[in-house]
Amino acid sequence: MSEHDIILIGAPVDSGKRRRGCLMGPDAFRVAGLAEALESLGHRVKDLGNLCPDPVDLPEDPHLFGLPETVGWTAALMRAGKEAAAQGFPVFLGGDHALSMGSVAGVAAHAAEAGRPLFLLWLDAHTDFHTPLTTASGNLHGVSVAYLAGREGFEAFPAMPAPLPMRQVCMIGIRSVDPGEREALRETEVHLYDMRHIDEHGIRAPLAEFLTRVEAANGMLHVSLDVDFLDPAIAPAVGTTVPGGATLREAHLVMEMLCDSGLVTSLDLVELNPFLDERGRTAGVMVDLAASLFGRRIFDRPTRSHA
Ligand code: EXY
Ligand code: MN
Ligand code: MN
Ligand code: MN
Repeated sequence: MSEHDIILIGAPVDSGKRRRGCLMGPDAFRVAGLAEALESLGHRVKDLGNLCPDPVDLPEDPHLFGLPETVGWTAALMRAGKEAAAQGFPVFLGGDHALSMGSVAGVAAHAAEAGRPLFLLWLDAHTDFHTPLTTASGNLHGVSVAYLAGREGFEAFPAMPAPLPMRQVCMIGIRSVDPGEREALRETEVHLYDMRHIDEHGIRAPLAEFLTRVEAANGMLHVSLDVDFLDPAIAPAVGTTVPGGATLREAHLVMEMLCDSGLVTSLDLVELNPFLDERGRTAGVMVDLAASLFGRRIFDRPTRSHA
C-alpha cells in the first residue's frame, strides 16, 4: 500500500435537492476523525477547508431546484478538482451528489491532460442518470452521471471538459431507477450491477472484472460513494434511504479490493446528512469505509487459514 498525499476538499453542496442538511457533511466527516484516521495509516493529509460556489448570473428554473447555485458549485469544484488531482489524491467531502458533476469533471480534465482514460465507480442506490429535461423531481443530485456522460440538457452548466464514455462507468448497489433513466441507460454500455445481481453472484466478481479493465487501460479511477449505497439499517443519515442496500461487510470488501488494486486516484463521500444521523453513527461508518480504502485492514493478506 503506497502512501498518498491526500487533499480533503469540503464541498457543502446542499442545492441538489429540497431536504436540507448535507451542508453539514464536511464538518461531520472532520468531527468523525477522517483526517486522523488517514494519517494513522501513513498518508499525508491536507484539508483545504470548505469551498464556496462560484457566483453565477442565471435565473432560477421553475422546473429545477437550485439551478444557479448548483451550476456555481459545478464550476468551483471543477477547478478545485482539476488542481488537486495534479497535486495528490483528492477526497471530496459532501455535500449532496450534485457535487460529483464538478468533482469528476475536474478530475476528468486532469486525466485528459495526462493522456489517461478516467473510469468511474458509482456506488449508489440510484443511477443519477436523469437530465434537467427528464427529471420529475427537479432534484439535481439525480443528474450527475448524465452530465458526466455528456447527455443533452445541461446547457446552463459549464461544458463537461472530457465526457466519460459510459463503458468506463460501473454502477454497483442500484435498486431505485426511474423509467426515464432505465430507458436511457439501455442505450449505453454502462456496467450496471443491481442489488439482485449482488444477491445472486456476490459483490466481488463484478468489481474484480471492472478493476481488471481499469488496469488494462492504464486508467485513473474515481470512486463516488453515496451513503445510500449502504443499507439504511447501518447508515440512516441520508435523505434518500432505500431498503435492501449493501451490508457493512460488502461495503468494506469493496473498499479493501479497491485498496489492493492500487488503482483509485480520487474519491467522493456524498449525501451524508448529519441532521438525520444517530449519534454520528453514519459518519463513523463512512470514515471507516474510507480508512479501508486507504489501507486499514484486519490482517495483512494473505492470511493462512487453518481448516
Ligand atoms: N431518481 C430520483 C430523482 O431523480 O429524484 C432520486 C434521485 C436520488 C439521487 C440520490 C443521490 O443519489
Ligand atoms: Mn447518488
Ligand atoms: Mn443515491
Ligand atoms: Mn463486463
